[in-house]
Amino acid sequence: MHRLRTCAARLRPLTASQAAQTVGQQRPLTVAGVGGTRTFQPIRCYTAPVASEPFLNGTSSNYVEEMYFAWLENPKSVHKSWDVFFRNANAGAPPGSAYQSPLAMSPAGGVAVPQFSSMVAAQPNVEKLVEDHLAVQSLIRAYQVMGHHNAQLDPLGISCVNFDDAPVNTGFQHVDVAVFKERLRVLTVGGFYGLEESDLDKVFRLPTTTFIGGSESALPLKEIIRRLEMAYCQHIGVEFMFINDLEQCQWIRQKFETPGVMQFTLEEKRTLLARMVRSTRFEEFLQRKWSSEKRFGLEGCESLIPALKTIIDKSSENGVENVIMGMPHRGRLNVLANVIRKELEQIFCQFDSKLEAADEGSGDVKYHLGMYHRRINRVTDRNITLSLVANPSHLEAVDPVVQGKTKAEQFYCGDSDGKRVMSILLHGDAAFAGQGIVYETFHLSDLPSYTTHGTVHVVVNNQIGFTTDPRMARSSPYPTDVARVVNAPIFHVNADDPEAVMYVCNVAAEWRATFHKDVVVDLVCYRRMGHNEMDEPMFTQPLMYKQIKKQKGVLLKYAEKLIAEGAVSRQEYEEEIAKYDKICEEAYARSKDEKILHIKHWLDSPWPGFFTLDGQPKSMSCPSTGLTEENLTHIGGIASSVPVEDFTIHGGLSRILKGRADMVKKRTVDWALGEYMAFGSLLKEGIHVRLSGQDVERGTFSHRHHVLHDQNVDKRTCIPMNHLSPDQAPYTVCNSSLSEYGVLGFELGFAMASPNALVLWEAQFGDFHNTAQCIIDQFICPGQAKWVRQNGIVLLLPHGMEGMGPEHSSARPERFLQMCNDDPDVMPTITEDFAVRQLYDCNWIVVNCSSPANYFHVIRRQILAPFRKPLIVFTPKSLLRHPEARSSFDEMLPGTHFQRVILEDGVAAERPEEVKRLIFCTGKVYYELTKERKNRGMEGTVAIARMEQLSPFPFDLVKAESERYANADLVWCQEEHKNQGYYDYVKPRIRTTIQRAKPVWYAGRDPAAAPATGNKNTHLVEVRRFLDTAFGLDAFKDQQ
Ligand SMILES: Cc1ncc(C[n+]2csc(CCOP(=O)(O)OP(=O)(O)O)c2C)c(N)n1
Ligand SMILES: [Mg+2]
Repeated sequence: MHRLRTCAARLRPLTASQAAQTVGQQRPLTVAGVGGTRTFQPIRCYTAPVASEPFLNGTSSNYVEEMYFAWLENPKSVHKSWDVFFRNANAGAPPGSAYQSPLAMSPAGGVAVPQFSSMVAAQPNVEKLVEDHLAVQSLIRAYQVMGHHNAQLDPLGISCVNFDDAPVNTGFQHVDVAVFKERLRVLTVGGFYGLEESDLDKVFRLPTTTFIGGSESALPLKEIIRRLEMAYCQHIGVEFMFINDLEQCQWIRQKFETPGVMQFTLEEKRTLLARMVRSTRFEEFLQRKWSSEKRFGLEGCESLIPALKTIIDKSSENGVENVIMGMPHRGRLNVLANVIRKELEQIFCQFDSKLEAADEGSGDVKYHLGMYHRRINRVTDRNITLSLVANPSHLEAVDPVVQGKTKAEQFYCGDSDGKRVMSILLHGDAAFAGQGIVYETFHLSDLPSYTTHGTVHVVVNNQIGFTTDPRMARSSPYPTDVARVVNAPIFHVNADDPEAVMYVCNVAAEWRATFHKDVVVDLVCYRRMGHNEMDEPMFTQPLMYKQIKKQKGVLLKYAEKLIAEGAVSRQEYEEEIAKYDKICEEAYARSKDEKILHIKHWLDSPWPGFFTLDGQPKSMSCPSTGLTEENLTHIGGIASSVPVEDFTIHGGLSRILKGRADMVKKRTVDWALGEYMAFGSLLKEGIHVRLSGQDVERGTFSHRHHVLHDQNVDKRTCIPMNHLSPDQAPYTVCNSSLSEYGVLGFELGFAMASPNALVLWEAQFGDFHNTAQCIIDQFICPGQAKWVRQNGIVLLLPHGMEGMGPEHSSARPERFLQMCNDDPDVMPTITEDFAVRQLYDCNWIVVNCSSPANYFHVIRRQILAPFRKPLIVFTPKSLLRHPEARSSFDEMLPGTHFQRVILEDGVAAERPEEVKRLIFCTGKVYYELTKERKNRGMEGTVAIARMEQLSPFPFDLVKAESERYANADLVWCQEEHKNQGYYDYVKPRIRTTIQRAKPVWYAGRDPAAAPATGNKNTHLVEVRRFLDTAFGLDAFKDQQ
């Protein structure tokens, strides 16, 4: 655990290995700094011995510095004598002892273990000079690396870092000689640097890795320390030296070290004060009016509002037109009111318990709802669209969703480098550290098909999570350490200093605009109330809250500062407050007129033009999803070819493509070709298709091959689907990181942005979807009901009992079916448009297709339907290559549709009255059933109907099929265990359909805890057993 114990230890010189970790690997030749262009020499190989160099005239510290860095990067690149010298100096050798003559070194090239006593104190004055320069460099570096540990970040002064020690009183508001003398005393007493108090007035040359000099290249030590204290140990703690890119480190150093860099104009200060007034008075207003309502107020972190506004202003100045935000509960209403600028009356009326809901659906609590607003940014005078994505209680779950939506918005406006669209994510300290989805989302940040080109993260670090202290909530010093995995700089800032907050937010926005990488602003603040306004924090944090009670509000502190400076008068300040209070009061009066709550007003992603003006689908019918023969042949041709020249594919793949060409000739498709036809046709119709998931490019089962790899040229690939026609929409197929939660969330967000795209996420095996359960439970299943927004995402979940063991068998259909909103006990009225209306009313569609043609149709229906619903598809594994699981072009021609139930069409259907049993089933088991029926010669006695769409339940077709076989008993057959699969879902619905006239018998595996056995023999015995039951006409006699 990385806990630094004392003030001095926090600035301990780095060891060579530590320093080497933090030093940039490459050193750019030039970096434009404030004091002019700084030039670096390329790394040389310094092999001249230390004593023979002519530099030792006391003025060439740059040379020593070069040497030192060369040594840090590679100790072997310098002469041995330098190596020993730097080792000794770094090991704390006393002045005059670090240098060791080459003679004293061990023979045969080995470097002797430092023996300080035997060292020759050659040229002691020069040596002392070199050592002092090195010490100063180390000191500067120590401030850069660890200064943030000494910064005064905690407004409560009870230290947010060193929480297992007594509170540390560090950080210096006013750096005077006494202060840095004390710091130096602490440092020197520790013997870390070899600097003495008498060195304070000595002038030292500054290395090229600092900007504290401004236009000066040398400064007295005293001044160096003062400037370092100013840069790194005030209200801003900059954590960045782990970034392995020197240009980026230099950029940050320049932003924080350049003297006088944190200056604000009068205008800026006044705007900042006005924003603080809004932020503070908004919460106070809510507290006055609804003192007993939960609102998760922002008290203690009011500077969040100016922080966000600064990021947005700066980004707008840099060309950003669209900002997509995600945030948790804390301060959300304030952000809606004062950042997104939602009408206050719309917010206030949410507190009215008598307000009736106008829209369908269950709705959501006010601090979860989303928002979309396009307006003029007053600071930059440019148009800006702000959206806040609706989210569930599940903290951080919205992160990947926001990223996906941002990526989509960038994609649709051709913003390939994120200059016009960006995301901002807000986090709580406990959730940011605790929730794994944060890490998954960070790991998407630099992947080509997932990057949003930099996200600004803002952490409301109130040093508590509900009732839990940081020391119980995380094992890292800061809640933000997770961001280090992607080399994101982290700017910790004391949120009680609004100007410091504004400064780091400006830098964060500039960082994103410059490097297009993630950045974190850690607003170290406190929570004035309990977790919510009803909560008593003194039960669990008595001392913290005693301190909080003493704490003067940040607005008051800042106002007093500005009044003392003369930036505003007290009267102006009071007028500003009165002005905003009046705005609130007037909005409150208007809010009383609102009688009806429109959740639609809280939509985060409107789809202009897709619905009628009052939000209804433009029709209640779905056209045929078939394609012309010509189209099928054309897409089939592309699927079987390599559409670029001089491209060598693998021999095995050539055979696969040839197989496809043969199928096209025979007018048939297998699963992969059916999918090709569906995607290809939509692309030709201008619909963007995006398929994402682990190994989707080839396909887990090596059936898809949407990306071809040249066998002779590294990284040369070809996506034939993008060679369909010149005016087609682009096809994106992307292997994802090994994440389900993050990637599914991302794709859901992508699908949210537009109804005119087919977005699919495929699980490696269906089993793995449950690590993304939160996205399924909280967003996909109830999304429309909670937030009136539709989403047409498709989940492809490979499923099937094939003896592969418990973890590669089941996509858990029972779970999806359990969450369907159709009523098992009510027979719906069957109208002409029943099939479409049923789709419109459902929360999601669950299908298990048994034929490639039906898969083709259901995928196309996703887009041709006049509304959007999530689609869950249990996809096959063995059927991918099953010779019978093929479809003819005839099943895909114009006029054909998705078949919700594929009725029996064999011998049994010809003489239905002779049929003794009607088996309903779904998916792959159909092929096992027909084979068994044939083997038993029971084609005339047993009819088999395939339920391809499980939900919404095809009541009409099941009814017709059951009535057709009036003399047959009814069996539901599944290969899954009885407590799993479909049985619990279909049984009551079939019973309702037939008015409970007959039982629905069960043929399938017995109930079990695990989805499948790991034993092949047991697997086969189980199959045999349920097939015997399915075809044993006496099997259910005992149960009657
Ligand atoms: C995934 C998840 N687990 C648990 C909770 C319950 N919960 C709500 S707020 C909260 C504390 C959050 O602390 P922090 O992230 O620091 O935010 P703060 O409330 O302090 O702003 C918890 C545990 C939740 N909402 N989501
Ligand atoms: Mg917190």
